[in-house]
Amino acid sequence: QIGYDAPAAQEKWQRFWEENQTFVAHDDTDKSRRYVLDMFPYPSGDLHMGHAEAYAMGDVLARLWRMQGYEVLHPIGWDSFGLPAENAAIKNNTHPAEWTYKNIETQKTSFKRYGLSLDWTRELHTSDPEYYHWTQWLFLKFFERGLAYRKDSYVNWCPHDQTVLANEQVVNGECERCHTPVTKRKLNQWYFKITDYADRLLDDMSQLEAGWPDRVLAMQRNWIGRSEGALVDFVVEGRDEPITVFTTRPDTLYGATFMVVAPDSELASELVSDEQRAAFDAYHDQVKKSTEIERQSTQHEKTGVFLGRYAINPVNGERIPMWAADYVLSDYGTGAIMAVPAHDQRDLEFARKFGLPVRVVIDTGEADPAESGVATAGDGRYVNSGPLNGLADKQAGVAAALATLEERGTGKATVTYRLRDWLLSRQRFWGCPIPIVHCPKCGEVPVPEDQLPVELPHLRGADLAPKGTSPLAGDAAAAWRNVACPKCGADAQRDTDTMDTFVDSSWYFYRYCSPGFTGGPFRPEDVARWMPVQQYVGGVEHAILHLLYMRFFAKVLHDLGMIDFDEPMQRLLNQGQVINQGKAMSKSLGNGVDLGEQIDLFGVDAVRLTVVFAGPPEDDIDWADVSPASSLRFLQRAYRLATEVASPTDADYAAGDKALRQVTHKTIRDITELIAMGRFNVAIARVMELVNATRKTIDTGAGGADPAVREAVGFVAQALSLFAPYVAEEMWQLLGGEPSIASSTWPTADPGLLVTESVTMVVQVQGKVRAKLEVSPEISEAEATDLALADDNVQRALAGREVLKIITKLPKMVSIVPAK
Ligand code: ANZ
Ligand code: ZN
Repeated sequence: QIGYDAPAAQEKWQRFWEENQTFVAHDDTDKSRRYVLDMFPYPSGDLHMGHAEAYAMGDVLARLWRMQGYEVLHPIGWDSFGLPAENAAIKNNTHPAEWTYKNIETQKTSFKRYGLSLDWTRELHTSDPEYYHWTQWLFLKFFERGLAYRKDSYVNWCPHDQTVLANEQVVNGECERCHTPVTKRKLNQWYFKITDYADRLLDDMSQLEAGWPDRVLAMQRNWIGRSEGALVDFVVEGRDEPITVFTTRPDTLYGATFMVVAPDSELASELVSDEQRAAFDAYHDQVKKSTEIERQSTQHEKTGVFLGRYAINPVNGERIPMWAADYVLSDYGTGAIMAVPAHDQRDLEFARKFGLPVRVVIDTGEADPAESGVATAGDGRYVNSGPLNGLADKQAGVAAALATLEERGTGKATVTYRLRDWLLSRQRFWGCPIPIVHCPKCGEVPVPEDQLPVELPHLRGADLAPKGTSPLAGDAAAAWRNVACPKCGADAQRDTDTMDTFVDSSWYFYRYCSPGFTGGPFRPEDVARWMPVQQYVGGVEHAILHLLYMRFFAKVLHDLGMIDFDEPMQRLLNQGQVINQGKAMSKSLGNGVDLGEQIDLFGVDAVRLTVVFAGPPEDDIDWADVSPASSLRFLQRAYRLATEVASPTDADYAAGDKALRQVTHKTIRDITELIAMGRFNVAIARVMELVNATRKTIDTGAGGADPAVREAVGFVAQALSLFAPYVAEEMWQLLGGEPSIASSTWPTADPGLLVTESVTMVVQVQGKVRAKLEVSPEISEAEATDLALADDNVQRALAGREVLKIITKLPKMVSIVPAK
């Protein structure tokens, strides 16, 4: 152990911090403010290694900023609605609330033991009526603005969890949570109109470029998938209405030799001719069984079926066949395309497989795609393209094509997005009820504000097992469900779905600014005081779910006039994962590392130091490569220094060993900068160097009585407090500092001690010393010779003679050899 009773010290300091409200954020100070936010945990049972890393990172900043004199808000709460609670309750025959709040108690004890500098007075639970009151209130604001609506559609359905999933929750065709392959179901569901905000979500990323990881921005950009192109109408033989396709290349229209429709679109089954119906139905069945991934894979062999119909190419009047093929998706663009095999690889593969014509309309000088099998996508000269012939670049071609289409009224420019509206209803119990009453006369009626929250009924002992409809639609909830219409008083029913938990987590960080506020989700002036958040910390797995949704919410809150910024998180840190032996920790691999056990073995400080020291915060930590034991040994060495400090508390540092003072101040400067840059592991390496330098001074100089030693050890303790708070408090106490070290003042480096010493450089002419110059130890070859030659004595010794050769031994000597 470190040199004192570590478990007792941990308890002592926890009590001290709590009693003295060391980490409570004050609303009423005139200090500058900083908000450090960790993604709030799901109460899954206990703290694990992943938490240990993420929360250690955020704490480094919170603790530094506090010592730097900021009023720091570093809150915590619980994302406590959700499926795992419900599944556990079904399995253990308890109520989801019991499981949830019991887990929270366990986890909370672990968080406190872990020594995080959190403000527990602002703790919240998304499953408390006190909180979800305002989730419902926000839902109604969205509803009022037409941003929450219901529609029938084919939705992602998880057969295991028996609930729908948002597109964002389908990963590689599987349910994000349970990995069951996702199927489609037609249901009437609630959506948030996030697509209305697609452009703002894209444009405002410019505000995030400096503070967010590039890869997260790239993932969001890609997910939103803005695509500029055109809608083009094709007349179909034997149908009154034309069919509209979305294309990014209207300039290739003369090369469109067939059309393709998504087999699972309503259009396809409507278009198919009687002769082709059987073939089509068989094909459609086959497609329904395949996953989205298989469909979009470029490896996937092209398949399809002729619809027995023809359309007319609007620019040249050509009759072109219509096909159904699964590479065309029903929910992108219009679900129908014009195929230009010469210039689109997927179309080319399809054309070659089914013997459809390939016509080049842009001559790029490359081989004929019909023969090479490679579609040409680059610029070139337009050919076979009527009025476009002779044009030589894509921009001109697209502009000309659009002008023609618009003039004839058969097409227009448009923008399409990959982003879909956010499907938010879930057929599960443990979530926030949707505050809508369905009235046979009035339709969807919002629950009046003064009747919020719509509390979840207890349903103790009711069967929560998934049946495809919400437990709130079952018999046990009849009394809860059947209400009078708030508008007309007729017999009506509450909506029985609950909200996606990502709704809960889209606004929790505003609530931290106004804990317990009963007049709204938050007080706008509280949010104005603390937000935007300077630093958000959490896993990259949220790159397109939570991090996109919470940005969307911010924009709506902005439009509601509730906040005056539209990006709530200035900086984002995605910590890596903790793995073991190169693999993610898992029960089945048996390579899990238990956090509690590690803490029992090495203490909180050593574990925290280890996770931060393991590498850059973004990198994964392989537990097989790190050594909490050596972290512990280092902490022992640091602690021992504090026991050896022998100068008085008011010692005059200026009288101390200058060399050590220089190391200390250089370290102060470097660590301050390194932390600001997020290079926490390098900062720790610098603390280690300072510990070594201090040890050396004690052992070889004036010992512990040297005031420079007190100064150095004081800073070691402060720097360590960012990573290893308990040992730092103990050291600070030994040094006679006011507890807590967390409230101490972070030092600034003395510029006078940052100047590097000079060394004496001897200048010889023909072997004779002619000058002695004071120079920087890092002097360069060019600087040294220039300085030497500029010296008066040297010039005198040279007496106008030509210099034949200059030999340097930097920084000590320059030797000049002149002509005889
Ligand atoms: C003709 C064309 C010619 C196309 C050419 C491309 C190159 P992005 O950029 O992703 O928006 N497309 C349109 N709707 C589709 C759907 N539902 N399923 C599959 N593919 C679809 O892609 C737009 C292009 O993808 C569109 O432009 C269309 O093919 C195809 F030389 O039209 B293009
Ligand atoms: Zn009514």
